[in-house]
Amino acid sequence: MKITRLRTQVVHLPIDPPIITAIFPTISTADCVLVFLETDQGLVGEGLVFSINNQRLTVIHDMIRTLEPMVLGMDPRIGGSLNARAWRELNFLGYQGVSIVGLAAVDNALWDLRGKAAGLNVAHLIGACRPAVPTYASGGLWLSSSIDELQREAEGFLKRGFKAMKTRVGPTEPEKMVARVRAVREAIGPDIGLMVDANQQMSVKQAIRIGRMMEELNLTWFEEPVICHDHAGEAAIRAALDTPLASGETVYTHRGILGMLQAGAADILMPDLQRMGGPTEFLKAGHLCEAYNIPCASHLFPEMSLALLAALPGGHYLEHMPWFENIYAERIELDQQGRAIVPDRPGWGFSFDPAAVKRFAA
Ligand code: SMN
Ligand code: MG
Repeated sequence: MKITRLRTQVVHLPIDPPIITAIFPTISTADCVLVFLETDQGLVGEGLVFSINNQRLTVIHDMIRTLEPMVLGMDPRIGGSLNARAWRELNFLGYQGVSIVGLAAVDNALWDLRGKAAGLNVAHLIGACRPAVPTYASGGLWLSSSIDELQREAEGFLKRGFKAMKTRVGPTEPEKMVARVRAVREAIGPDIGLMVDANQQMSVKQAIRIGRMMEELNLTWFEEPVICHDHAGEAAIRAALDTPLASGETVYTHRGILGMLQAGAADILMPDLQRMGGPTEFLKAGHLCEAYNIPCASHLFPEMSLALLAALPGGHYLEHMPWFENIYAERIELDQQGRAIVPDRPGWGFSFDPAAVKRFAA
């Protein structure tokens, strides 16, 4: 089997109503470049990367287009050669930002193709450790919600079968911030997992103070309290709190994850498939986490990250973010314990719905 073409399609997925986080004043669209790797046997590998609010998506798209020669003529069984070659070719631009996002788009589609060629879900292709992965609802409980709305949204997640959920905190007085988190805890009771994400907007001192105020709320984790490159600051917060500190969504490639592990920056790492540079790098990051005995969660891209977390011995929570689900023909399903079920379908097990692609196309 040979790859004959790398086809791209831009789609704009509305996020309605728009949301507010501490770092982004508003998020109203998730804009994706879909990648289709076509082959001489009719199989097609699918993957995507995205940007919020359509920011610089054209740059990402152009980057991906420059990578087509790397996969043309490639036998997907030799797909591992993409990374080796990319490491040399991307040296000039560097191993962060748009070069790695471009690589991720191609590698995401390549792994889908390898799974489809083998007739196996990517999780089973690697050798899954579990049939389902704990997940938490992340598409809600935003800064834009009032306390009443927070509680109603939280109850809605419980009704849908989630056993964990994440809320955001943002620029307001510490007491008000903590009151919002407490309201969610009261709505869901003591046995449901609750995460809090500060999106990098606190100082180390603020994070320790607010973290201490939240200790009694028994959080599953406190996420990205400070700016993403301050690993020493993260380590200081981690040491000061009993609540586990989670971070890692903003670093690039397994090298970024390695730096965080070496710095002792977090109790839980949550690599982002797009910033890792695709599944090949994501799995390396996951194995490094295992070596350091640190659980590996995921950031965004649930339809693809599910298979990878299922196959990592130290795989932790899958972030269930619904932003991309309207482009797919299938939905993630939860089991009785609120875990995301690994589908039996080959590749990622989630394929782009042609009618939806047409509807959301540029
Ligand atoms: C997040 C990431 C990207 C956009 C909005 C919010 C958040 C998360 O940090 O962890 O989901
Ligand atoms: Mg986050």
